[in-house]
Parts: sequence; C-alpha cells; structure tokens
Amino acid sequence: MVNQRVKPILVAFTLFLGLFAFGTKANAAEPNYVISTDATYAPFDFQDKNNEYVGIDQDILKEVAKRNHFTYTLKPMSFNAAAQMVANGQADGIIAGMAITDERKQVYDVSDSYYKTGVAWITKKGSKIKSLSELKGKTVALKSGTAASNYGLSLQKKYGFKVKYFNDTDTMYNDVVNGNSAATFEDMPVIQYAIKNGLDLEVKNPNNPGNAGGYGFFVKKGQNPQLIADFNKTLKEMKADGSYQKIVDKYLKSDQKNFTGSSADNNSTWGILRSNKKAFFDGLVQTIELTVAGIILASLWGMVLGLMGVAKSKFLRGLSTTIIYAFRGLPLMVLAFFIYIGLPGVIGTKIPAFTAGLLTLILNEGAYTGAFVRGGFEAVDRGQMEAARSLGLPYGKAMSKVVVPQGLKIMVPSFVNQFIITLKDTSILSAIGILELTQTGTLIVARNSQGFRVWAIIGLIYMIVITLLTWFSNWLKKRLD
Ligand code: ASN
Repeated sequence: MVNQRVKPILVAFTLFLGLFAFGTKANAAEPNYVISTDATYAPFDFQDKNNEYVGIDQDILKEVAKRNHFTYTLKPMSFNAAAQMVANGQADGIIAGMAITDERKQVYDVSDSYYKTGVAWITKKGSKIKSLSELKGKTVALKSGTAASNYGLSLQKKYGFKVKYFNDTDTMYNDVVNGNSAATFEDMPVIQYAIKNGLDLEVKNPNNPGNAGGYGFFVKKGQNPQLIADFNKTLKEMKADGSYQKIVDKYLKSDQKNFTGSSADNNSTWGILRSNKKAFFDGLVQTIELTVAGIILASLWGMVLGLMGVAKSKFLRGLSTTIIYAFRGLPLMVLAFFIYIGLPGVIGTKIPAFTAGLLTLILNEGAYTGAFVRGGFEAVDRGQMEAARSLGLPYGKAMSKVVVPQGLKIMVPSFVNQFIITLKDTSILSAIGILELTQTGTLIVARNSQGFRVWAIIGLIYMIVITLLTWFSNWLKKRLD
C-alpha cells in the first residue's frame, strides 16, 4: 500500500531531476566548452564593476574563442574546486593564473606559458619579520590547492611555522592584514598588483621569487588536445600582432578603479547597493529558486522516507533508516563536492551545478525531513491505528485517513524549521560555484574590500527572505489547522 502511494511521487521526482539534468543548452554548430576559473584572482580573473568577468586570462580566453570559432561557458569558483572540475571531467579546461608545475603535468595537458610568475612570501607592511626563520611557531596563511601553498608547505619543516588554509586569495590576504596570520605565500604578479592598489602587505623576496615559472591554460590529460592547440596558436598570433601586450597593459597600466568602480559606488552602503543591484537581485533569485525547489522536493522525498520508516515491511523500514543515517551524517559541503566534482568522473556525464546543488539539498534536507516525518507518525498514538483497524478499516485506509492527518499536524513546526534551514544551507552551495547570494557577496567583497557593508547587506537580505518564509509557513499552518 505504502509502495503504491510512493510510486507516483518517485516518478515525478525522477522526471523533475531529469528535466534539470538535460535542460542544459543543446550544442549549436560551434563547439561549446566549459571553462572553470578562479572567481577572485585579479589582475588575471575577477569581476568588474558591472559584475562581468574580466582580467588578463579572461581577455586572452575571449580572443582564443573568437579566433577559433568556439563558445564557452565560464564557471568561476574557488581555485581548488575549479582545478578539480577539470581533473574530474566536469570542465573542459581551466584558466586561473595557474602555474605550470611538473606535478600538474601528470594530470593535465598544458598550453605554452603566457605569463611569468613565481612565489612571493608576504607579511603585513612594516612587519618586524625579516627572514623566514622568524616565522617559527607563527601561523602562515595558505590558499588550498595552489602552487604557492605547495611551495609554502615545502618550507614548513625547515622553518617550523603552522599553516592555516583559505579558499580564496582575498580572505587569505585579510588574515595577514588583520594580524591573525604572520605571513602568506602567493604568486608575485598577483600580490604585486594588490599592493599597487593599496593592500597593506609587503613582499619580502621581490627579486628572488620561489619556483619561478609561468602560467598556462590546462585541460585534462589526453582530452581536448584541440583546445590546447587553439590556445597556443592564438597566443603566438596575439604576441606577434600586439594584442597580447595591449591586454596586459590594459590591466597593469591603469588604475584598478577603472574596473572596481568609483569610491562613491564602493564606500557607502547605499552606493554598494545601487552599483550592484543587478548582482544582488540575480543572487537572490538563484537563492530563492534553490530554496523553493529544494523545499518542495526534499519534503516529498522526506515524506517518502518517513512513510517507508513506518511501513509494515521490515525491508522498507531498514532502507529508510539506512538512507536517513547516511545522508544526515554527511556534511552538506562534502555531499555537494561528491555529487558535483566526484560523481561525474565515475559516471562520465557532467552534472550542471544547479542540479548538483538541488540534489544535495534533496538528499540532505530530505533525510532530516524523513526522520521527523517518521517520528511524527510514530507519535500518533498506536491506539489510533488499532481503533481504526477494529472499526474495519484496512491498513492503508487507516494510515491515510487516521494516522497521516494527525501525524502531519504534529510535524508542521518541524517542517517550518526545516524550510528555514534549507534556505540557509543554500549558502554552502556557493562552494560549487552557484552564484547565489553568498557567492555574490564573496565576489563583491573581492572587488571593493568592503566586507562589513557587503556582508551586512547580504545578511539583511537573508533575514528578509527568512521572515517572509516564516510568515508564509505560519499562514500555511493556520490553513492546515
Ligand atoms: N596561482 C595559483 C596556482 O598556480 C592558482 C590560483 O590561485 N588561482 O596554483
């Protein structure tokens, strides 16, 4: 009986997911590549005042695509996740101020070098620390998965410092500026650009960068040789015809303000709101889409799990307990990375970020929902079921007419609670590059360094949405009563 009730829900659920999975753009005549990038890595990859991705990398990539007649979908996120996307086949290539190293050549095919780099070690401006040995016992900030972080780690034993990891360069810099970390390691051209634009840090080895080398464009080993060939060919042409130098000059010879916007736009809450209204709005829409779809589908899935949990069949009850146990136990971010970055390497198909995010929400929030739904049904006095059965109602009828309605009433507060948690949990999905509210905030702060104002605005938007959601839930509750 439970099975029969569950079946249509499962079918609808599968269809819905299928729509998301296959709803991505069909290939036009020109090939479309997925290219991942570091969302905050000026002057190579960053968002400008119009919330467009710009930078030396981005301009070169645009030119390569134009001259070789392909289009691409850009996936900006943290560097570490962006690189893993290519290694696992989720993206075709990565351009992210990524240093060419021997270890990386084992995993990726790489283009010719397009920019000179090397690792700098950095302290706060005016810091008394003069040599690496003075870092003994102190904390050094590193960015996960980068060549600079590997370089830092290779010195750790010798100099005896502790390390702390960050996902993006700006947060890492800020940890040193605020005095929480004593030093950091980052690529020379990247830190020099930030210092030139007013960051309060100091490079200790300006003439002596570690692991000097170059930046390249990377694809997964053995895949997309055409992309590498196109990149190399166009890079040569661009160096010869002067367009490469023009791009470099555009970013290095002009004030960063040209890209970040005026101080009126950046130095007041109102200015930030006004100049980023489209980005805030788009982020909010993405958050709401994820929340609404997540709430509906996770509730359905949770109901299925809950009903299975009180079914007559021992097998179904066991299955429900196992699923709830597994998905309640997994941290949301681990699940998101597993689905988005891990799974495609095994199943051989790309999963769009939104689908991966939604699936994460369904599995995680659905497990919590399943647990309280099961509990709610169990809380309905056993006597109710017995009474219904003794009146001659078959099990299924007794369930749907007597137990379920009473159980649902008990569950309403838990549902409301879970809706709010789902909304807040969408922020964790920023880690897989979904441009929802939190990721929108990260990108804006990377540009204007106005952490306090931007996070206050983002926090306020969440509070407003949560208030609306609570009102709606209360209204629903009254109607159910
Ligand atoms: N420069 C870094 C690396 O080569 C990449 C990055 O942080 N965007 O590992």
